[in-house]
Amino acid sequence: MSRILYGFPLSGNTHRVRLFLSLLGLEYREQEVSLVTGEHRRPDFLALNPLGQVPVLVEGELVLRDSHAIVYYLARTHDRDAEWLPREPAEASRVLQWLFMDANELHNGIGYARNHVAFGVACDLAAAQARARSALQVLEGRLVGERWLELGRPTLADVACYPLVSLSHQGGVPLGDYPSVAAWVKRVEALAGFVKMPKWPTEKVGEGG
Ligand SMILES: N[C@@H](CCC(=O)N[C@@H](CS)C(=O)NCC(=O)O)C(=O)O
Repeated sequence: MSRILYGFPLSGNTHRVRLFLSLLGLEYREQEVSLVTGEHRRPDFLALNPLGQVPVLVEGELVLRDSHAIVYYLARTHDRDAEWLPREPAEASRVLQWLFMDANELHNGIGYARNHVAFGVACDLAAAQARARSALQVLEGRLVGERWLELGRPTLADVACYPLVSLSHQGGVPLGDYPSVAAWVKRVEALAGFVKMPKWPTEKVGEGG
């Protein structure tokens, strides 16, 4: 079955899906949709995602948008032992709460700050950085004395939060004040199948991800 990831190399949301596909060992082709030249607003891409956002996953006849929905789908369909997302409801929800935190607190904090500093997208930088620090403090509190966010093992919670957290320095919020978070980032990067985000093409903010 054909599997295509439509994404932008430096998009944290795209990287969430790229990383999980790699951790699962699934074959796929990546099709770049340039956010720089506006390919995400062209009719052919809007037919896949009317929101005009990457990533989109096309697997056979199925077209899915939103990185969190996509990794949920991949876990449920391609992770037979439910290692990354347990079937038991309470355990599953413990994992999912971190996906929703990524989509809200991390996106509105680290994501906005990075988009402003690295890509020049207008926002209230101080407010975004304050939201980033609040969210990182929650992660730090969770990870003191813990190796992983939930269930004592790598789960979709870690996959969901890793991309933006690892890019936080690009929004002017480095991880120096969050040593347990910084150690967890290294732990995720040591997982079998881990793949880095493609390198930053300019020297503006240093090495990306
Ligand atoms: N909730 C979505 C957010 C997707 C998103 O914001 N994508 C950004 C790139 S990281 C995008 O396509 N932005 C272009 C735009 O909104 O115009 C997800 O998790 O995939």
